[in-house]
Amino acid sequence: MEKDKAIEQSYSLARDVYRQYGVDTHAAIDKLSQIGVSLHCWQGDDVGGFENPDAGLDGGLAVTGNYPGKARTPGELRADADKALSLIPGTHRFNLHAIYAETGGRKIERNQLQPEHFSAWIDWARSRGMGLDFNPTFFSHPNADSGFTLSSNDEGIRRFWVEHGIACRKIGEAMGKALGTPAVTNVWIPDGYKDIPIDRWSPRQILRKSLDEIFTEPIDPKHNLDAVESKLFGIGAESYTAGSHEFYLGYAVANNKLLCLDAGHFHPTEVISDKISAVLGFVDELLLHVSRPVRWDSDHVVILDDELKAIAQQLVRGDFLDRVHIGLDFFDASINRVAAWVIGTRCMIKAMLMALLEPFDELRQLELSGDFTSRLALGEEIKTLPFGAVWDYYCLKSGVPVQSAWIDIVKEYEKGILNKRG
Ligand code: RNT
Ligand code: ZN
Repeated sequence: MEKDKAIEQSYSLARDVYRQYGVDTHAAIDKLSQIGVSLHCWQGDDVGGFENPDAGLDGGLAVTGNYPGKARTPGELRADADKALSLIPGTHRFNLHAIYAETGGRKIERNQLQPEHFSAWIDWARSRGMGLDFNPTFFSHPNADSGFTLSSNDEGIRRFWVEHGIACRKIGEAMGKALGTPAVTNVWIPDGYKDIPIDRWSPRQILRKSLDEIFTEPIDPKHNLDAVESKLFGIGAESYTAGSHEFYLGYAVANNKLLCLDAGHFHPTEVISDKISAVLGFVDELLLHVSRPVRWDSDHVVILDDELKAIAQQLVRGDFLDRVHIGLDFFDASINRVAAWVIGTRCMIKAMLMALLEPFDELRQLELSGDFTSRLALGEEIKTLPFGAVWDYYCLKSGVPVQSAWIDIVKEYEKGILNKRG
């Protein structure tokens, strides 16, 4: 209680400081509480899924580490996600992949998946007031062994994956209908070549045709939104990726789809924070895969670094919150997986709060008037305003642990639950 009082007092002082800059901390918190971040299921089990426990991860993806306690069943994964969510302020979303279907032990091919195979996930999300998002899984499957799925020149393989894409949109639609908030169903494929291709054109033409087939049937955007995710390269597909940035940017613009920007899918000095305002002039909505590439698309846990802050600033400064869906995409198996979710999501929310606490109008006026000296000076001074006091207060009011108090809770969970898993 003493501690709570101290947090309230610090907040009240911080509020006065921000007020001097024309920033209303209450309004910022209010806005923040309405921002949902989509937590990706795959941090919980190293992108394993439940289709085939022996299937290795491929598609040019790699998870490193062997931390004990990985979720082995949907029940364990939901319990772990519940634990993480209880340590994160606000109401968020959960992002599933097709390989997380629950088929009651029966083998259901991916092109045969139905909404009923996700009914337990839907019930779980509903009981927590959460929306779901979805992804077809175009990897870790024998039909992806050639390295090509939707852009395959084998008609049988291509057709299989088109059918999978169609099935997944219907699942997304069912999720959206059931939960009253559209599912963003995101298409990412691994297709590409390890070595230099002769023909860069044909796979892209095939991919385009496959996407057209997947998206033929209109679905009410109230229930499902289609997104397409580009990539620069994958492990084992270093020389050519059919679904490159230019390809999907063009596709999304021409076909009114959401573009998904993954922070790790560009050249190392490119940043998605600069792309948001560029592409939103041409697509209605975006999906973000907030990730942290370290030298390559390594999918490290998101931290409160400059790029994360810059992404959040762009969303707030541009007033894009209604047009951008924030999803997380990282997978680290070298640390406690529940903690990974909590760290990454809390950082994403912190970055949003920082952006909401910016004296944006004042900074903008300085820029417009050409006073770049003051723009730089003010920009640097506001970096040390008492942000932490506002964040602590938000956690307190949201009923989640303040500061580092959540770490012990995760450690307890590790001792009592995770370490007892085989
Ligand atoms: C892969 C893409 C994709 C995946 C998930 C598992 O590089 O980022 O989003 O991470 O679909
Ligand atoms: Zn991604």
